[in-house]
Amino acid sequence: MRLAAGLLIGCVLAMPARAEVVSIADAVGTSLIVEIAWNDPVDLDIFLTDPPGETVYFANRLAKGGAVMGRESGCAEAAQGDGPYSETIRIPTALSGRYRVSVDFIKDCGNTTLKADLRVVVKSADGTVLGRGKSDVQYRNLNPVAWEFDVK
Ligand SMILES: [Ca+2]
Repeated sequence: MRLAAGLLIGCVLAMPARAEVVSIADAVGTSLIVEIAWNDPVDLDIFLTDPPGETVYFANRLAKGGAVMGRESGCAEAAQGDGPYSETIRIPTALSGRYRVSVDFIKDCGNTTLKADLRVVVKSADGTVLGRGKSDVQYRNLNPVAWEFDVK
């Protein structure tokens, strides 16, 4: 029993943090920017799945729904100096429904970091913060549901 309980607790602790879904009201049809930011000098990659289910990321840079890759940061940026580092995806005309942010910790860039904490922010075109949250991702893992928000 003790072993089973220990394993259960270990599994729970190892799971990525998962926040509640954030609602962003009166945003359908508006322009949004989704940003992840982190302080560790490592390479994280942002993924954004739109309400129809298409995922925008470095290898699919423009969704039929309009979302498009923005800024990217990798080991070159990590080597240039202190963070925070960030990646963005722009949504020129937000669709109604749920957007899911996934984050991949693809390269440690020569560092020993095994878990990277990150912040997620959704902003309007004028920079107003409409929603924010935080998550984390383990080295060489994809956190498939780092953060979600509903555009209404
Ligand atoms: Ca990256």
